[in-house]
Amino acid sequence: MPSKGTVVRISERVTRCRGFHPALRALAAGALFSCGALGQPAGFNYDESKVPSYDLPEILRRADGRIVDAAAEWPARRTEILKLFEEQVYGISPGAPAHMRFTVLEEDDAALGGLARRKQVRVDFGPAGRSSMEILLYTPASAGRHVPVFLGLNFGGNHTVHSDPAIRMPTRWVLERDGTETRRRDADDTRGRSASRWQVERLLKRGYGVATVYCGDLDPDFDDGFENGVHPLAPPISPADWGSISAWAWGLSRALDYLETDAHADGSRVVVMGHSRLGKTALWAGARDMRFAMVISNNSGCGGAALSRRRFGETVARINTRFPHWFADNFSQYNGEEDSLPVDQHMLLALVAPRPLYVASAEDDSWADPKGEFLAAMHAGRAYELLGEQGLGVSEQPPVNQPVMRTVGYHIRTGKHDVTAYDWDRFLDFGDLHLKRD
Ligand code: GTR
Repeated sequence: MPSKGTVVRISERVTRCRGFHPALRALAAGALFSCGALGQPAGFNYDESKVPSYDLPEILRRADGRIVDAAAEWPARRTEILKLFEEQVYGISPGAPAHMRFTVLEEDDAALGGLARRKQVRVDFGPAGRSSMEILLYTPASAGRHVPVFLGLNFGGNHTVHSDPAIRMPTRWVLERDGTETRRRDADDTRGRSASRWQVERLLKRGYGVATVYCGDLDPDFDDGFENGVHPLAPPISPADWGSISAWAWGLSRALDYLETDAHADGSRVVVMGHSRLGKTALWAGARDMRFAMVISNNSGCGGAALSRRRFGETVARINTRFPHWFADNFSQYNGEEDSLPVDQHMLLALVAPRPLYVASAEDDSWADPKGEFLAAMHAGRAYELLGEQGLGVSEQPPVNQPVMRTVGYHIRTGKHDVTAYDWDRFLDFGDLHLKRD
């Protein structure tokens, strides 16, 4: 196990993957560094004609075989689906800790040149210093009342989302660009590194707040036997029963617990949003916690919005091999056995119903299977329609840069795996459609 101050290299992590033949581990490590024709990891399917035929599990068919045909029957079916995802995919997670505390560490009513109120809040999950996360919250300084807030985890520390020098540095493991995990507290050169993925001013000017938490505060993103994150907080639950995605999603719910108490945020209008692995996390958080008013997945791919059965781009076997800590151990039973899964990802999206759901893809992000992301969003419409809401309302994937927005929304934009100003403009449009009160 890595100890404080050590550096862990991705290649070592790959070779430490549990339960796989060394040849498969070597293949996974190789796939990480070699690129296919599309600039995506080689050795996987990127050819639509090679997608196998598959039957998706029916969202509305209950375990006893009956088809749900009335909205009143949905909660029971929803519970069944949620349980399957807990048991077979992401794992279970505990409730809020009994002695959670919020401490405002820093506050400024005229941040970002007067545009924003900034607040930095520590959430202690147990005895002070043992386990905590820090929330960075910006709300528009001009707004005199509760505003809707976009909440998302970040990959590299709160200080990476904006160059604002007052943002506190993370104190835990940080994933470096070269694939190492280190403890860094002095990384001034990384301030604002991911600013283009957050577009803070853009959100504020449109009347929204933005809140973020560093995912490594909850669980560092490497296979450490779950010793460095929040997993030990829930002794009755074995760490293997809730992987990193569940722990990160749990943290999003704890951030929402805080936002419900904040004077400037509207806890009833919190949008949970995430990109890539943190998009998978946003979906799982939004599926579990009905308090999130809207859910947004950006390029979340395998284990996120993309249908597993298509085996296009990243596969279940690959994700479990490369990232053995993300999911519940049970999920690896489906490596190469996607058709045996009792769920597919359209059912995860259906768990968001009837709340607004937006799925965003990128044209050059074949690894995340944009078409599979679209199809899952489309099929999730079954649950929305049952509940009297509109699904996507289209049966063909829309052309690039032509979003569709009903209660379910979708776009595929030009460009690569990323979060861009275009994506944010659409998320804000979708927010205006569903959350604006005046
Ligand atoms: C990739 C992984 C994807 C996606 C991505 C990310 O290596 O295969 O599932 O989550 O990382 O999070 O950037």
